[in-house]
Amino acid sequence: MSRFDIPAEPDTLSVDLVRTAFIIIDMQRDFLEPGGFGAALGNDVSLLAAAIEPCRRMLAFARAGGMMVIHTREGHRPDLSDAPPAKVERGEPEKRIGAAGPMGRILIRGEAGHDIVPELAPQPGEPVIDKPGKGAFYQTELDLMLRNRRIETLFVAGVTTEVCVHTTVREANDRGYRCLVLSDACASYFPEFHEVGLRMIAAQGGIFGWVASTDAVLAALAA
Ligand code: C5J
Repeated sequence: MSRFDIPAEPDTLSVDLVRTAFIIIDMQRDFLEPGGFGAALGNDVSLLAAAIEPCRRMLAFARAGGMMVIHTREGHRPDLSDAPPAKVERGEPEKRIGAAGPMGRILIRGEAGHDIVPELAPQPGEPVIDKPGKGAFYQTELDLMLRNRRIETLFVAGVTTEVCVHTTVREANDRGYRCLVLSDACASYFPEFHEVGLRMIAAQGGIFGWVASTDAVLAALAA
């Protein structure tokens, strides 16, 4: 039996695990680790690190059950040919995309800071989507990969709640996927944005999707 009812906001979500993928958004060293780009900007990265353990628990369950697992990374080619000038030209010059950061060039593929944190390192066979934008569907093969596996529901985790998680959930919702956002497996440098971002997803009868804690999801799946 692969169908489960998950208690969530705004209401119970019925999921078929065979048609469900777990997508982990941008759990990259530069966003999460002390000494990375996020920390260099003055952010409290411990707020993001709190999402690692819930992600790890959901990931362990997904791997054990043979669920599709997808990782994403935000970043660009070293020559910045895939980075819109309007994105690159923001902020102080020494903290822009492509500038030298504490863990290599900021948001550049192949640099140490662009890697996924070791606790959540992809296993062989798990797709890693390198995305040039905030949303995981924009200019990537994600939609094609999900449709080929006949995926209908996405469990979504990662950082940051109001930026790349939200953009991806909105993109997925418009493409017809049901998104269940794992509240404690997402995080933001701004706790109020995290809270409001989650409320926005479940508001108005679940205008973008559903929200539940990792514990609630895992308990429902163990039932
Ligand atoms: C993500 C960002 N991953 N905040 N990026 O949310 O720029």
